Amino acid sequence: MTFGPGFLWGAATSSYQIEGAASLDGRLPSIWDTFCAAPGKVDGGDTGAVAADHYHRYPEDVALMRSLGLGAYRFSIAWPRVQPLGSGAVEQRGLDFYRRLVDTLLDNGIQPWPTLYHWDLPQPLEDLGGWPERDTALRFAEYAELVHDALGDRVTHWTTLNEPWCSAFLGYATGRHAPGRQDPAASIRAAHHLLLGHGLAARAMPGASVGITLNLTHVTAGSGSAEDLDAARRIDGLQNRLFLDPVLLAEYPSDVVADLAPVTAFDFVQEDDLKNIAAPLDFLGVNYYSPMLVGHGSASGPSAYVGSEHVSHLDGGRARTSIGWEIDARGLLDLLLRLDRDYPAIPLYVTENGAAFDDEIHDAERIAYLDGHVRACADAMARGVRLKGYFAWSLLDNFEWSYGYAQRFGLVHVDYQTQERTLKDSAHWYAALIRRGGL
Ligand code: IFM
Repeated sequence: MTFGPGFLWGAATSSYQIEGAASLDGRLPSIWDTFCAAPGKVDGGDTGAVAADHYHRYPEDVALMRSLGLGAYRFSIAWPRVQPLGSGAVEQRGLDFYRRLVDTLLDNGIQPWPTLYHWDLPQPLEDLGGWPERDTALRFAEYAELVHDALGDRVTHWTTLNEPWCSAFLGYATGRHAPGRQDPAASIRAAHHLLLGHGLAARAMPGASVGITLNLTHVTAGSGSAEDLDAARRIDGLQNRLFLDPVLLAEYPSDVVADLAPVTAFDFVQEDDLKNIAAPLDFLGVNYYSPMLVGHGSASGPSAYVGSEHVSHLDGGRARTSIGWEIDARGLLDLLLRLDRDYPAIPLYVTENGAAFDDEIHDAERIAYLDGHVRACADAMARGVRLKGYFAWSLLDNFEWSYGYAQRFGLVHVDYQTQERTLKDSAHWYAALIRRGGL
């Protein structure tokens, strides 16, 4: 299976998960610093204060990327590092870090793929109401413009948001993520303002190649009964179409709006919002980890699915990764085929795919996971899907949000005591795949 010379092979990380240096060079707290400081929110009381110390060790990390033969590196820019208050003054020392990182990547022949927002909202903006407030979307567009002004001469591909579903629903409905609020109506407002921020940011970066990364999944019904099929429709609506349709079709799915009527009247949508959200886009980033099987029943599983009280999440009977997610590469194939069918115009990149396992250096299970999912990508392309690249999650073991450091997704093992990096077997496997241009 070969992917052709133009296919982009990369690996991904995000700022709070690897950088550390949380109070250095003018960086002020984000919602994740605040969340981690609250007792009981993160397993083991872990925080991103040091993480993988990438802020200091980025030259070594770029050298590792080069040794793997990566064509691109997907990372995120920490808003609280470059604009610590979320508006107003710009912190040049923060921007300088990303200038150095980008230059080092380019010097090593690696394309920089920054994401502007991977969940670290400056705390002062949350203090003003956070994403449920419309103003946060406007502030985000200003931030995008200033970062693009600083790096746009060297960076071509920009991603606005990473996984707005998580920011909205885990952040404001379940409270499992920062800022830890449990307010279903606020979570839908947050989703809208994240999307509005995306669209305004895309318009604020003229000449850039712009995408958004969504965490999408393949949802199936437990049976062919009308109730089970309706459960699958609901979850597909909340997880996938609530984000895809406004961005790519300039409309909210009417069935999802109806499902959510008991929670919100969508009266926060203003004239031209959907036009702005559907700003011209160059690519769609797809993050896929696991499929979803649902049926009619009393609510179970992630209560993040606001407005889905009659849906239960079913066990598909497949093997799971150490974080508990079922493994099914076929779900990625089905998802890519569906995206190609329902949203045919947009080129796709898998911007995250990977697995947490307890094994350390000899990670045969991770290799099997990646191998299966890369094959699914090849299958999709053979069937005509416009898939342009694949980024493994993650380059390094890192801070896995409310799981702390217990879950390891890296191709590269990080010893958090010494910060020593060691290539896992999966890193060698990935390097060989890239060298050969396929499996
Ligand atoms: O670690 C996260 C990442 O920040 C966003 N996508 C899913 C990954 C694994 O949970």
